[in-house]
Amino acid sequence: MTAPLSFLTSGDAGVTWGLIAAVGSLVEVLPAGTPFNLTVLDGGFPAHVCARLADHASRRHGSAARLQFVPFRWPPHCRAPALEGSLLTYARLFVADHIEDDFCVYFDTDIVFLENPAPLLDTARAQPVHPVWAAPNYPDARFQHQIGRQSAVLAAGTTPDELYFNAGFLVINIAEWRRRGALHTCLALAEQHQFISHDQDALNVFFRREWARLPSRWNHQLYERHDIPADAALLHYSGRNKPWHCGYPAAARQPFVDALAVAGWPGWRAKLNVRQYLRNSPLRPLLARTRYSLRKAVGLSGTKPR
Ligand SMILES: [Mn+2]
Repeated sequence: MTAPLSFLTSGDAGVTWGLIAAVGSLVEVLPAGTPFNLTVLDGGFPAHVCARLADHASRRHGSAARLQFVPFRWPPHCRAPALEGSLLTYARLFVADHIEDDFCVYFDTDIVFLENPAPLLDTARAQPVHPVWAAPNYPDARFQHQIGRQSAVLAAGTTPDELYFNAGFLVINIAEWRRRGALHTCLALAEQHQFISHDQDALNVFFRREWARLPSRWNHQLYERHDIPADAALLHYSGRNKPWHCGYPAAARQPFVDALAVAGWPGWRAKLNVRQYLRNSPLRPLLARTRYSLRKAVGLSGTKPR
């Protein structure tokens, strides 16, 4: 029997629909009968949803498919800033505390799998020198901009073509994270710098020039764009507007709705919500881009210490 694949995700009740679609699509893209362990660092998902997802996985893959929901505990004295009130963004840093395997795939709860990610794990195992594999960030993948607008010291020695990755989908070499103490150093960096993009910035600083590049089709960010390329392998609904929000563009939402259906939630409709509807109006991308450029120009961090 082949060894089970390891997966990690995290979130709280606010992203429950996202969890269902992400897990539903993962269960779907893995060939039937695949042994795997999915660890969910749990900030308060409804118990009945957790139970139904676990059932769904074992119906398709048998008893060797395991979903494990583990309460997320934040280190008591850590002062790293929270992402819109949630500390769950940092959960991926804790991978070595929860997964015994040497490699795993981490995914955000705002993604949909369109292809089986297992071959990426084989590629990473074959080149164990890299601590992490990730795709360049969209819309801004310049390390010099992303980190340089926050700290000249951390961006020292950057060339304009040095890339910055998105941390919503990672192939993690856990053995290397353990060996290098990634958790503690990344938390310390986040505390010290109060980064705009939280642990994503910390990971980019810590693994600078050592991470390996995944093709962009493995993290197609639907950040104020709604195209889905024919070769996309993983959709990432990054940014504030999410496919479970009222008013999200229907075509870009469809893979998410399909993933809910295969997970056992057919006929899903977004609840009417005026604020979400306005945020999804066609004028918003323009306004958001202007705000983004202004923030970059004046170097506002956009984060508050808790
Ligand atoms: Mn995300």
